[in-house]
Amino acid sequence: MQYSLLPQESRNLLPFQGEVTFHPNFFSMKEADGFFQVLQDRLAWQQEPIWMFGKQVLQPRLTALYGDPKVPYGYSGISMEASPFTEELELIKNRLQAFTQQEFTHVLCNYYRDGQDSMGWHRDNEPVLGKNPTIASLTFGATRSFQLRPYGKKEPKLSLELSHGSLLLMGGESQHFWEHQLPKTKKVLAPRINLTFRKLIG
Ligand SMILES: O=C(O)CCC(=O)C(=O)O
Repeated sequence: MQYSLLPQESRNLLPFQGEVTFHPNFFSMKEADGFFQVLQDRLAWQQEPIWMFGKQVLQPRLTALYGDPKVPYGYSGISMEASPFTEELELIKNRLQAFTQQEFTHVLCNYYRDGQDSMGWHRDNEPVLGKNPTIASLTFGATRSFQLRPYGKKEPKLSLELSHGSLLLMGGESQHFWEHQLPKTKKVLAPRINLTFRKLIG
């Protein structure tokens, strides 16, 4: 059964097999400014090594994981331990849950120091996310391009400008049939914080 992400008027941006909706002003500019500062200052940012083509390399960004510490989460050969939600993350989670009518247990936080930090093509399809996960992705700080393409194809099909205070929702079958990336760019010199809320099945 095709799951429908939102009952509201939001338009599905994917042409087939999955759902992606974009909500540019999910937070007001004032709220987004405040969250950027507090998240930058208070989250436990670290640069973790990952395995790529049999070699250990540092990820081109900083990360932190929050949520239920009893449920382990990992990707690309690393296992991350979650810290309990901070007050700000709990507040943001509650806003998202009220909007989407869905439950989230964890948030993977990404800090892109500038346009040289990035995330390569991938799907959020670890078994612990369940069959058709909803990923709620928030942006604070610099605007960055986010690309989607059908899994296994070479060319990006869709490119979105993820702006300060915006929410991107990916759901339905999107993590089976689509992959996404945040490419490097020389044009962006400022940092960006991305929070991706997920429900892990412990
Ligand atoms: O920073 C972004 O918008 C992308 C994050 C992402 O793809 C992920 O955490 O899986």
